[in-house]
Amino acid sequence: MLGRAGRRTNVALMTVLCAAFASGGLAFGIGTVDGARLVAVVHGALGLGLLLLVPWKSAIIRRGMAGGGPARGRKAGVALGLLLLLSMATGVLHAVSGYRGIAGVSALAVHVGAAAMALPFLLMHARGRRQRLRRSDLTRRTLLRAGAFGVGSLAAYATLAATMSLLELPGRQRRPTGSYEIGSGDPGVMPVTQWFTDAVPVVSRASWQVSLNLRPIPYSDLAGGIDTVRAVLDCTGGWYAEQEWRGVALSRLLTQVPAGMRSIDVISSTGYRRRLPLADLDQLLLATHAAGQPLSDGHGGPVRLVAPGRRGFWWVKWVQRIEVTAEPWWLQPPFPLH
Ligand SMILES: Nc1nc2c(c(=O)[nH]1)N[C@H]1C(S)=C(S)[C@@H](COP(=O)(O)O)O[C@H]1N2
Ligand SMILES: [Mo]
Repeated sequence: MLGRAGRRTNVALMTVLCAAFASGGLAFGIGTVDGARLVAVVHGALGLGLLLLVPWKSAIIRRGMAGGGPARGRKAGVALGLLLLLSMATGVLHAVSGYRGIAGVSALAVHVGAAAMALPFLLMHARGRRQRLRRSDLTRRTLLRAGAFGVGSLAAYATLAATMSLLELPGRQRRPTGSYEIGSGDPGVMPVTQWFTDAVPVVSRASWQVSLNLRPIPYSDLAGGIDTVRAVLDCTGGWYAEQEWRGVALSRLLTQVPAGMRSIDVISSTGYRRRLPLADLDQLLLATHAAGQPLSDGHGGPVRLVAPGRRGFWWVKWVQRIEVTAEPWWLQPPFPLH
């Protein structure tokens, strides 16, 4: 039987894990700097807080292994533990040491991937180990403990931040979204990033056209555009770059939007697509150039979407079709699926 202290540790772990997953998902989607700062601190503190709970959990595991604990799902428990340790280690590595890709995979990508893989194991492991909350759990002591955990986690976060500035580690210079600056003003240095499985297509600038509500707009019209915007492309892979983007503001091309329309569906020649709220229209740019240079194939040439304030996965590359529709923008997976 699991003692009262053990049960409390498990409930605490589960609570913190769920909060870490939720805040991590939020951090992945948030583009605006103000929102991101709060979410990043909460997510970082929760992650370090999980590490603080490791000694207590180790004690439970040791007792469980020595007998008494449920044998069912033990393998899932081991897999869960390893994936979570990998996720926490790569999370700290990314937060401290800068954007580094090993064979095209960044520490942050491993952090997110390991966490996503841990989820099913968490469900498997928790099944049959349900920890019932009891009335006697809700004491002043529990509250004090939760408070102490919060303070401890934030202190760990602050200590890490102070250490980074003291040792001048790369982590002190992150954007509030957690990303590192690479290639601002110099698009050639910017990483070429695909969300998941997309590949850079072979295209011809000369014959390229964008179909806007079925109206074809030739590349030359867009490349002759004089609208510019300085905006930050901030990839969830952990890097960002600020460029001066040039092309044609989408609002110039969409002067009349029929009543009842609610979103703008932007579709790549590869099939990758994102649906943006119509309210974004005034911000959007169909860009053909960055820093005065035509966009390279990898960076979305001939034409890509520039969506200031949104994370990189909204900046659809190789834009081929745009449709204004009556569907709400949220009628799509929260993150692209390919
Ligand atoms: N068609 C298409 N557009 C895409 C993607 C993709 O996989 N396919 N990836 C997005 C993501 S996740 C980012 S961060 C940016 C990266 O732009 P870059 O390769 O020019 O740096 O493009 C976005 N646009
Ligand atoms: Mo990205």
